[in-house]
Amino acid sequence: MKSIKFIQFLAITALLLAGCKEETAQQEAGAQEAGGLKDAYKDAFYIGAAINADQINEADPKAAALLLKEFNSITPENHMKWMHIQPGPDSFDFALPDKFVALGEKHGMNIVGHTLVWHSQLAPFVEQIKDAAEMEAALTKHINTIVGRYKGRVNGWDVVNEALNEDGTLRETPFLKTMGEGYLEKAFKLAAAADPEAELYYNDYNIEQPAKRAGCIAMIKKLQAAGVKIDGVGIQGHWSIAGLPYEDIEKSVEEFSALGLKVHFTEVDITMLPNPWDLKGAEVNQNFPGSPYMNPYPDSLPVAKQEEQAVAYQRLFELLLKHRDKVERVTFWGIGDGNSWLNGWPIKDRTNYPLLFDRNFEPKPAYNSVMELKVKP
Ligand code: 9MR
Repeated sequence: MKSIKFIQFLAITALLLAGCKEETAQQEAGAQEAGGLKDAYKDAFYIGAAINADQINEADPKAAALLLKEFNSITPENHMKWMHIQPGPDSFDFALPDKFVALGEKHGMNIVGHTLVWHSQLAPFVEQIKDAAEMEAALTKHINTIVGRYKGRVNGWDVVNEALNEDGTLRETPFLKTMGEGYLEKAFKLAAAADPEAELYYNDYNIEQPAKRAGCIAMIKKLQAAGVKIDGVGIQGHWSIAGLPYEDIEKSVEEFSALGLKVHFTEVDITMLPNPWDLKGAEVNQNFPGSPYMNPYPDSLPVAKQEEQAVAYQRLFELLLKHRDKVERVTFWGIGDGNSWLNGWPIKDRTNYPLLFDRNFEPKPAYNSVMELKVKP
């Protein structure tokens, strides 16, 4: 009788302890559920998003809440580009950029300025400049005004964007044509003088690919030898489900980091649509006619494809976590699939699914697979 009571006592105690443990596990899971990607990855790198005008204006409450829950770094998708922020020699439009910076400050986010010197989306008046001194004056006014305005408020600037061809040589931009390659040094030096505290980056697509990477490294070494302050390199990361270049990504992280730079993944997305021309990167001027064959998932992405994407994102983040000491930030080029530029490139009006959140800003299997690496289910 006595021993039965003792056994009962032990059993009840065991049950209670098990219950407590389960409760603790549930509490822990609850705490983890409360956090987003940014919290899960806080010991590794920033998790960022490019945001559009609606998101800067907090027009959609669901997107606004998601931004704050999941991301701790923001980049303006379009509104700091030259044609928008300085459409004429003496006209600047700071309405959205001011709101963008204020939003980031209000929520204590890392704020990235994108982008000071880019051949694309240039204001027409800059395209017409034919002479070195005039171009240098335009560059000086542009950088001094913009970087100066946000001095101490923007954490880092994409100073020069997409200056390289695929073979690693310098692209024939209006800047190169007028000023020669000295425009690169000039741009970085102007930015450093306008805000000595801000980090300065070179940003490009396909620079994980061997030839372009070699050109990029040579260019950065030249800049460093000329005494230019450059803090980071931005690998854009516009990739395709047809195959992510994992090995080249890893080599790039190692090689760029060996230059003393932090590595940022600045515009990550994975296109799920056919790309018969095997176009890589993000040459925005490329556009081709559409057809139903080219837009195979107009209503939803099949489950098998969702899974394929989840595996690709997980493998990518595994790699980035392995190099967390070298990787500073991973920014997605948009919040939800509906916002992505890849619905319009390189064919207009397609339905693409490149990001971690769907068109209703709900997490996709790809989100869970990235989260799982840090928060075990
Ligand atoms: O996502 C951007 C899209 O809305 C614009 O129409 C396009 C041209 O300004 O730029 C897109 O963003 C580009 C980024 O600024 C630089 N790297 C390539 C990105 C995708 O084209």
